[in-house]
Formats: sequence, structure tokens, C-alpha cells
Amino acid sequence: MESTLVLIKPDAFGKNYTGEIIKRYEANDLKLQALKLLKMTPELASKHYVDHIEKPFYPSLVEFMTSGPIVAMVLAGENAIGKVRALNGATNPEKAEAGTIRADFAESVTCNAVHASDSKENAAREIDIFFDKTEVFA
Ligand code: IDP
Ligand code: MG
Repeated sequence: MESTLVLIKPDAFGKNYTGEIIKRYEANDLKLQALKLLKMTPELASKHYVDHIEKPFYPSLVEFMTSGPIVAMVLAGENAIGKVRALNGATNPEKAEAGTIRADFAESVTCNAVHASDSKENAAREIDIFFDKTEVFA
């Protein structure tokens, strides 16, 4: 069993897509192990997006990610990391496969509805950023 960290970003949360997005994960045999609503701070963003700090889009990414509440969750299941990224679709919604979450709900390459961990190492690191051990029900 694998676990992954998913964020529903401020654009999707603000448009009431949270329930529909979680429904898609659950319908694909992914199990919620943790769930919370929070506001990302610039400090939290710099930890979560540590690999992107030097990128030209980083300031606009932080502005967006701190613009409203987000939903953080841990999802578990067989091949959870790859499965969630496939359900989410490509980073740029214009390139996202039909039927994926980003194709259906994302606005732009920055405001793209969801985040998901991209490796086991990053999943463990990101879960630790958002959740205390006592908040994860494995
Ligand atoms: P991912 O979320 O699909 O893993 P990453 O390359 O890790 O994509 O980028 C992190 C986030 O940064 C993206 O989800 C998106 O919100 C934003 N982002 C990525 N590339 C660009 C870009 O070229 N322009 C603007 N924002 C971007
Ligand atoms: Mg990424």
C-alpha cells in the first residue's frame, strides 16, 4: 500500500469542486487516511514547493496558493502516487487528457485545481508538512 499527499487548490475549492474531486479518488479505490482545510502561508509554500523556489513562476504560484483555503488529504491504495497523478492529468489543463480532474476543473497552468506527490520520497516529505502522525489513520 502506498500513500500520497493531495491538495485541492484555491481555485477548485472556491468553485465547490471539492466533493466531486474526492468522489473521483474514492471511486478509484483510493482511501482517505487524513483530511483538513487550511490556508497555505508563504512559509508553508516554501517547504512544500522547495524544488520550485528558483523557478520563474514561483512568485505567482505562491500568490495563488495563499489566495484562499485549500484542502489537504492523504490518500492510500495500490500504486496511489501514480494513480492519483493519472486521475489529475497533465500540469497544463490544455494538455490534460479528457476526463481527468485538470481537464474538467482547472483554469490554467498555475490555477490547476490539484496537487499530488510525484514520488515515494516526496509523498513522505509532503505528508509530514501537512499532517501530524496522530492525524493520519493508516
Ligand atoms: P505538478 O503539479 O503537475 O507536479 P510541477 O511541475 O511540480 O507540476 O509544478 C508545480 C505547480 O506549479 C503546478 O501544479 C502549477 O500550479 C505551477 N506551475 C508549473 N509549471 C508552471 C508554469 O510553467 N507556469 C506557471 N505555473 C506553473
Ligand atoms: Mg509537482
